Amino acid sequence: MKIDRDACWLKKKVDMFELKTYTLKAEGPIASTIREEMPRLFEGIKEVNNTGAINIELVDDVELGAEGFQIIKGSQMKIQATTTKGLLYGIFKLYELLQLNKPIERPIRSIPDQSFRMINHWDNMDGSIERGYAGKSIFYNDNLFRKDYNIVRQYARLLASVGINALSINNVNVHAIETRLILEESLPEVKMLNDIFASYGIKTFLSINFASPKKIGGLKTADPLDEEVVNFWKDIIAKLYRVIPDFGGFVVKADSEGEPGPFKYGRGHDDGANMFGRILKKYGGLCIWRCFVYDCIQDWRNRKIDRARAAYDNFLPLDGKFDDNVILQIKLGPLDFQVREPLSPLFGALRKTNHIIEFQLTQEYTGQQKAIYYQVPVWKEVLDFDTKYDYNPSIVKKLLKNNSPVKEHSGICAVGVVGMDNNWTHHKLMQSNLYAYGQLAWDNQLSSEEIASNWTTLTFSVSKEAHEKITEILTSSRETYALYNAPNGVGFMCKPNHHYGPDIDGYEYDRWGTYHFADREGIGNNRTVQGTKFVTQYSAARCDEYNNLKTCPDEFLLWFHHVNYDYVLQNKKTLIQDIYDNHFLGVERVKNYQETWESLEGVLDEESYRNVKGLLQEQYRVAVEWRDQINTYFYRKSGIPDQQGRKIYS
Ligand code: GCV
Repeated sequence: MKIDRDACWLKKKVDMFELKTYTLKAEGPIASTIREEMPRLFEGIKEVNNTGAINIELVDDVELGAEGFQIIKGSQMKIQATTTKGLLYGIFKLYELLQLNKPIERPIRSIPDQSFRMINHWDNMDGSIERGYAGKSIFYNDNLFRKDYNIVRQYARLLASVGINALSINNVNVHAIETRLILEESLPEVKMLNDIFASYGIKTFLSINFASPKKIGGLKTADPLDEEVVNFWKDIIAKLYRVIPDFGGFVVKADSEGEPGPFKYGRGHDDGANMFGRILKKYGGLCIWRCFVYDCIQDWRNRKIDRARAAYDNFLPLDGKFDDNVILQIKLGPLDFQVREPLSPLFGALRKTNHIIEFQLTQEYTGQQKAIYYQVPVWKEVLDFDTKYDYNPSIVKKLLKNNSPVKEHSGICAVGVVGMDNNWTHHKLMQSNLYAYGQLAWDNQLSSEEIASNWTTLTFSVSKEAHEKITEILTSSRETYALYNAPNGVGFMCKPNHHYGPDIDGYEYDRWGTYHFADREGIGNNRTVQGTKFVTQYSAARCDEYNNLKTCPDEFLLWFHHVNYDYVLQNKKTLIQDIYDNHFLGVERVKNYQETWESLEGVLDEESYRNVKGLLQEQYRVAVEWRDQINTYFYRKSGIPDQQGRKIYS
């Protein structure tokens, strides 16, 4: 039996009652999409030529910019924007407002807070997805394009409905076969995908391999200052834009985890990125250059090296040296999407370079689509973070744009989450992250609770009580996960390679630069001014706060300091007791989720109910494993028993 793909938050049609007609005065691919979407979203609606009940129209309103829209409800409803893309966002917003029963008394004007709202796919052409846990790639299979355009269209509409406006379609680790994606042989298929996304207002990008001139061009070098190399790229890019004139550009992971880059030729990352920038400029293309550059063959014996310093050390000296169509892409934390990381110190320090912040929708370190981990609290933590530089505004959500010379070349991107699983994200509740990402990137003021509540209303048809239960699970889930994971910001402690489940010393004597340094006295990284000095990469005010044991927030204590197990935290508990308490509580909370969920039997549709019930069993199993391994590990190291005498295995 063929099961229909889950239409997620666009499942229910709105009954328009009196609003049965609309007029649309616009043409082009996005206008055609609007014509297709109107009857899909609104029950029984038809296009008419003259005056419809809803008038969708292009207007001259400079303040709305290229993506904003307004919805006015008078005797006739109007959706206005300066572009068809703005109109498309407008109809999705109208749909949402009606579904959520929100009144449209006054005109609603909406302009996105962040310019770039991108998704990065880590899909490989063999159909696998690096760090993907929701089935195979929707784009590729068996080293070929999958060519299931129906799924791609459904995906594009989900993205556009929450305002996503850019995406890259292949892994940033570009293997031999994907290196060929930029060649003429692949372009017709890349164009097919590009055009589907473009009809939903989304720009398509490719990740490229920096060493392509050698790998597919027959050259001896990939030196960005070599004339032949430049000519290789000129030729590739010219052919690409001949076939796909509205193509977005390239995403580049260089000198990172084995990927080639400019360092090999004694060149800087500015040389590498600007080479692409200069060639792409003629076509309006962009070069998105990742700052995830660090030494991944580190010696754990050498305590002077600190991987956390790498992005800042490599890129801050280059601030102002990048061309205006180059965008730096920076992970939100200095390491790698741990459950708790302080903000990457590049934000706020970087003042003269376009940049976007990188989130991760796929739950690599946070439960791999088997645990509930609603991410808005994580994202709000960083977007609302005050870097405390002595200029205004020093808050991340504002300075992304303010500190980027070209405002349109700033914003957010997130590693994607969807796969061939019928519900897209494997865990039904984790569809909420995809929805939430778009919503929050558009409107940074939205709260975690509001987004979770809206998603729940759009996704399920349930009573107020059931609705509250679901949103409560979502909004508390990040904290729950943090409770039973690696303590106080120390990070990792997960199984090497695949990153699922606990392995406390898994990375401790490895080359990756992610250590916790636990001994019989204490644990943590000394990143203070007496230690690796990582802390000095922040503004003076933040540096003082983190450097001082008394003011460093408990949740980041072990990120910045090495302390003894009997050290008393700001919450007045000893570190060891806090570790025990949190791990018992974390498991307790997952147990409560199970009970709450089971109370929804018969209230929710069977498929969603079963999906989450089954996955909660697995979340509980792994949470118990985290609790017991962490508690036992620290009990063995410290010899300090739990004050409450709970069961800790020895
Ligand atoms: C795509 C981490 C992940 C890798 C990923 C890398 C990156 O190291 O484990 O799978 O590679 O980040 O962001 O480039």
